[in-house]
Amino acid sequence: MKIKYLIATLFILTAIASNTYAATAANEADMPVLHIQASRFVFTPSQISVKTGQTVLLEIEALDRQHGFSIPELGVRVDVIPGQKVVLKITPTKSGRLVFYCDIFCGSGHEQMAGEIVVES
Ligand SMILES: [Cu+2]
Repeated sequence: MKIKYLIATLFILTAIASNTYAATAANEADMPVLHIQASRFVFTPSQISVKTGQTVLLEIEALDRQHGFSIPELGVRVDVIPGQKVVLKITPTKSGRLVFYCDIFCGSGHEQMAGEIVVES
């Protein structure tokens, strides 16, 4: 008798866990994905717009060599390696402009490799 309850409990817990997982996955699927390409010495696009409080996924890819992608005001950065798309999830909470830039030296012109995120209220 006890084993039946145990199995039933496990079954219910598994169902709850997989529902939670499905909800999380669906959430991510609903998030806007913004694609950014990095190449010497530009990000394309160099300006993107998001809404305050909205979570977006930045999908960044390098076309030529390794670059970095850094948004100092949000405290996030990633290495961007050719052939490996990297996804950065951000949720800007204040309206304004956030600068992003390459933080891995990629040649002469590296210093200009930057862009901005316009956070609209
Ligand atoms: Cu660079």
